[in-house]
Amino acid sequence: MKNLKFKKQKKELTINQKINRRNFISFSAFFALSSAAAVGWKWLYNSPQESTGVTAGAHKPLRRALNKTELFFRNFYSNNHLVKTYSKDRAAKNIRVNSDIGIDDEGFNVETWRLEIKKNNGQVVRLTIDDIKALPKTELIFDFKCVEGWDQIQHWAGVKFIDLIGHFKLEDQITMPYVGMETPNGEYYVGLDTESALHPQTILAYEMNDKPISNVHGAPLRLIIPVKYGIKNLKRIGTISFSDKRPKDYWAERGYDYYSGL
Ligand SMILES: Nc1nc2c(c(=O)[nH]1)N[C@H]1C(S)=C(S)[C@@H](COP(=O)(O)O)O[C@H]1N2
Ligand SMILES: [Mo]
Repeated sequence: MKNLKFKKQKKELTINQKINRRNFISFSAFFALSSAAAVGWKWLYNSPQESTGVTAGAHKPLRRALNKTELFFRNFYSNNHLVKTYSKDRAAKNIRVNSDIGIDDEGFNVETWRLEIKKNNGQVVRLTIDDIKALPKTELIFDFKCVEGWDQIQHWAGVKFIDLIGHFKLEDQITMPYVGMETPNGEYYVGLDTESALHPQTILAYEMNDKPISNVHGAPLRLIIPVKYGIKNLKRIGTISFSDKRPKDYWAERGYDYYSGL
């Protein structure tokens, strides 16, 4: 009996000790983790900014992480993956207008506009809107997403970029990993990975809601690339070029993600 009581006491003591030990461990862990987080934050905060080039505005470690994420998504999503499409009656009657950089010049003349495809050997393929309309037409009704936080189901039609490449025998150009597109006045420009440009739902659009594209939406020809955010959907394409290096990109220069994929 005496012996048992003694044993019980000893046991209780052990439980208390255990509680103390656990408290100690959790507090130490909490302290260690918070210090690590604080040191990590300080490191990131004091880390050098990337040098301003194609992209800008991010601390170098963050940009490295962004580029890694880009690689992951590029490997993960292939061109077999299609963006969700909708029936025509779901499409907005009034297409939202976002911004007009590079398409606000008074003197612009749709009649004299030409699409210039700059080949890497220096040759330029110049096309009228009728040359482009003569190619097979593809319609697309999808949910357009702007990084500023709005989206809208819209109805566009035009030629698939990959069809244009095939028709004008530009296969040798798309061996290069990047495609650059600019407005005729060069004020807005986007850089795209060639793979996304060749996605079967990427179109050079000349119609919205079955009518020619209006000026504010990028007449006479704009890019519709549903695997990317709105910022990459260049309105009023003037030139297209191909490159080994990332072409300049208006919003990437201002800190947005270069890839901007969905
Ligand atoms: N030339 C040009 N293209 C542009 C832009 C622009 O300012 N200028 N804005 C982009 C952004 S941020 C979005 S969301 C879409 C908006 O297209 P919308 O005005 O037809 O809705 O166009 C993109 N293409
Ligand atoms: Mo946008």
